[in-house]
Amino acid sequence: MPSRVEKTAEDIKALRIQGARNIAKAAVAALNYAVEDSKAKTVDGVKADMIRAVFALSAARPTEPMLRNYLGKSIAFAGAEAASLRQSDAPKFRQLVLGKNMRMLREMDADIEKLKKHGSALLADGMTVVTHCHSSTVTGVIIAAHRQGKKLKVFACETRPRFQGRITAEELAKAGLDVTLSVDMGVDRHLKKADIVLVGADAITATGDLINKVGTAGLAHLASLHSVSFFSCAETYKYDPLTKYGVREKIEERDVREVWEKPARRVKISNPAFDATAARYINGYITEVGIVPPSAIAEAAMRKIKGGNDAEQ
Ligand code: RUB
Repeated sequence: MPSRVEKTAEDIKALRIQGARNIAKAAVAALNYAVEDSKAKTVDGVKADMIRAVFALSAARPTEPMLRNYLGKSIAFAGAEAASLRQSDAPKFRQLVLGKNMRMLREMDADIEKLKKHGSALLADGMTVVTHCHSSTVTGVIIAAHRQGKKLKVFACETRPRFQGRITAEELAKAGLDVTLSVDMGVDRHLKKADIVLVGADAITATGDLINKVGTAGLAHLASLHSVSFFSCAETYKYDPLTKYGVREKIEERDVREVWEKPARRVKISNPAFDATAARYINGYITEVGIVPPSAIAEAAMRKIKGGNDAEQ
């Protein structure tokens, strides 16, 4: 039987757990499974099991800095605590790490509430919103505005090949919103009547570029042609600090059978999970620290990621 960590990694890979926030939350919870299920009797042994879990979880989806930032923070904490403990202090070490990871999960919940406040303030009564894929952050913002009594119209792109747009449409309809599912390439006509585009984020680079579900870049280009504002709803933890040093965000290539189960002979298939939208097409990032222009996102994110303000106090 697969371990609880392997099961989580499998669920992330197969998109049973989908979207950067849900992935990061599941990965932090799985790191606690690794600590709880570890048979090691020493501090270093438990830490080694944690590191193995971090590798397995990070490999599940390569374009997920939020997952990497949080798991990295947990490992750094574990390393610092281990340095001041005896090897026989494994039970205490376990408790410390479990507590740290629980605080990180609470931080994610607190951040999303702050983000929803900033995002919903941007949405005015009567607006038409276009979105793409399923971002729990975007749906959270839209539902928050709806609950404030604002009447919104939403167009959700279906998002081939895995149709995450259906999750968005169903979630918004259940919350009482006026929502229409649009075929991906049909979005141009809806943009003509739209006021704003809201998408999520898997990764944000040092230059303020956005990596999100494939199709986002095309949507941004069309929004620009129609002079429709384009925002990404993203916690600062989506920032990838390595991009500051020239490391390019890896774009996950998924199994071609998602596109065509039994393709005709000699047909090549391309199935990237994400694409990159240049900063110049983005009006701003809606984050937990406010609405931040792409040019300032790296600094805001590093302040948060390095700051250790994960409700530790
Ligand atoms: C999901 C996707 C979402 C971001 C943000 O892609 O691109 O826009 O992950 O989601 P996939 P959230 O379905 O391949 O995971 O706002 O929930 O973090």
